[in-house]
Amino acid sequence: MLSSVLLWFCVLLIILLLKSQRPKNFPPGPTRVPILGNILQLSLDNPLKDFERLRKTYGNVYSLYLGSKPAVFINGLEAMKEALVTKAKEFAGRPQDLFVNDTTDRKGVILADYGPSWKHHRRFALMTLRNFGLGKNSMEDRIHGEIKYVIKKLEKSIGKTMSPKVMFHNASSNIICQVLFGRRYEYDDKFINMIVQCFTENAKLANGPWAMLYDSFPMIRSLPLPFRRAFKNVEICQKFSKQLLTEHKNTRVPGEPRDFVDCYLDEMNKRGEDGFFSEAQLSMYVLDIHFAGTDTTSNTLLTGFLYFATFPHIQERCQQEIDKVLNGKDLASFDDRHNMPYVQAVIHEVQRIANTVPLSVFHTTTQDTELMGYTIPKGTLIIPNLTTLLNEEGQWKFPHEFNPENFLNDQGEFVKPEAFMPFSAGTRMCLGEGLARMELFLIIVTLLRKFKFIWPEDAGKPDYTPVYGVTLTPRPYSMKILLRETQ
Ligand code: HEM
Ligand SMILES: *[C@@H]1O[C@H](CO)[C@@H](O)[C@H](O)[C@H]1NC(C)=O
Ligand SMILES: *[C@@H]1O[C@H](CO)[C@@H](O)[C@H](O)[C@H]1NC(C)=O
Ligand SMILES: CC(=O)N[C@H]1CO[C@H](CO)[C@@H](O)[C@@H]1O
Repeated sequence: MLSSVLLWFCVLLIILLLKSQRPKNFPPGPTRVPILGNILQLSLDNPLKDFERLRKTYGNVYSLYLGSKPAVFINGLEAMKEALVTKAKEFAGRPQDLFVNDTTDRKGVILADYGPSWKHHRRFALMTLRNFGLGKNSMEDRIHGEIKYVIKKLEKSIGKTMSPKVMFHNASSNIICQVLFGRRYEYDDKFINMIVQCFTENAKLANGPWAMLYDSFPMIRSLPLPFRRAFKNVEICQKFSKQLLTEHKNTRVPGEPRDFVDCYLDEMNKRGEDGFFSEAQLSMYVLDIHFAGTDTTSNTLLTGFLYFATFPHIQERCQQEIDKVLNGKDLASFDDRHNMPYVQAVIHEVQRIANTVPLSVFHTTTQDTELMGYTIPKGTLIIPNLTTLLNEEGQWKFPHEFNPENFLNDQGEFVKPEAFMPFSAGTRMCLGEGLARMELFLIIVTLLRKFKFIWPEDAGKPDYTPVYGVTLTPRPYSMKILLRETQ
């Protein structure tokens, strides 16, 4: 008798343990297991299907336990706007206890937590990245300077097919280098290849199971496991950026900045010792910006040209508009976009379908707050699913197909629906948006004006499904390059 009561007691205890409670009024989600949370309920090779199922079951705001830490997933325009725009400040934090926290040394801006250092650095970048914020060479000139090399590369491929991946990657990287360091790097430069390799590897590590294990189990952090590689990579990058800073300090003329680094050094002099601006910050900051601006822009371009090559009538209609508006002008300028509603619509549609940063960068709450009626405590991990806006039914004329009409009204004018948030929104919104949009416009317009891009006959049906990662990448493809006659 006693033993059977004891047995029942034990069973009850186990059930209670298994049914670990979420905080009161927390967004709903599946029952979790102690320590592992909901990890075992996700299929590791294709969790995407699981997330869709969870959204159907629990709604646009639901929670999952990644290990012992809760994460709140935000889907759809309504919830996203409430979090990122209406309650921008409350949702403007960045997770500080993740793997990345340790690899970034808590410097820079992308992963810096909400606070004065982040605010000062963000404001500085927004000022400096304006068209003439970097001294006498305009941003447009820097971009056109790099486009020349892309044209040279394409001219060598006229009549042939080529894979544009590395070319766009190099170009995006070089434009950021022009902005940061006032110079570009030869396409096979060791320095830039090293940085790119380190960051790509770290992005992969940060996104993979090792980072999750690192976060969940403090006792394994000092073991020689694959995540140690990330720390090594950061060290390598830091060494290079410190070298560049030294070069700049030796050659600069205060008050006459050549680039972002010079501007920062000027700002440092102006501020004196206020504790926010320092060389250690700068050396991480430039790596941050290089990383944030390279893969994003190049993957968007890659997606664009995949669609230009496979939707020839859209490519031709762009070319007609470009020819008409530029009509004999030497170079396109960013202001020309106001006269090119169709090209604008196409570029935005490319960004919508490219869905380059599908889960934005993770946020955290900076204080106890509410979202869609649920209570979310301070410091909760927030995962904004931007994909759910970019293909949300009811927000787009054609949510599931590539169609520039999504950005055109009945009069053929360019319009931007509210759900267009590839750069996220609110306080943490991409601070390179202006630069990115200028790059996309000038590169696409200049290349479409000069060349014709063709899907090779022997390439089979195009596969538009992207490769998943921190940024989405189109599957490798080749396109045929022809010179246009009418210009
Ligand atoms: C098509 C290109 C780009 C896309 C789609 C993109 C998208 C994004 C997204 C979704 C975020 C996260 C925002 C959030 O946390 O809510 C972000 C942040 C950021 N982006 Fe971009 N980005 C692009 C290009 C660039 C470029 C060219 C730069 C370089 C200046 C840049 C610099 C940054 C920085 C520094 C942040 C962190 C901002 C912060 O934490 O305050 N991005 N970007
Ligand atoms: C984000 O939304 C897309 C589209 O609905 C879905 O396929 C994906 O699984 C979602 N990802 C996460 C992490 O919620
Ligand atoms: C992350 O950074 C914060 C300081 O900003 C620190 O308090 C925290 O301990 C760090 N987390 C880890 C896991 O190192
Ligand atoms: C930074 C970068 O992507 N560099 C590449 C530029 O192009 C050469 C080949 O032309 C590649 O080998 C580099 O990796």
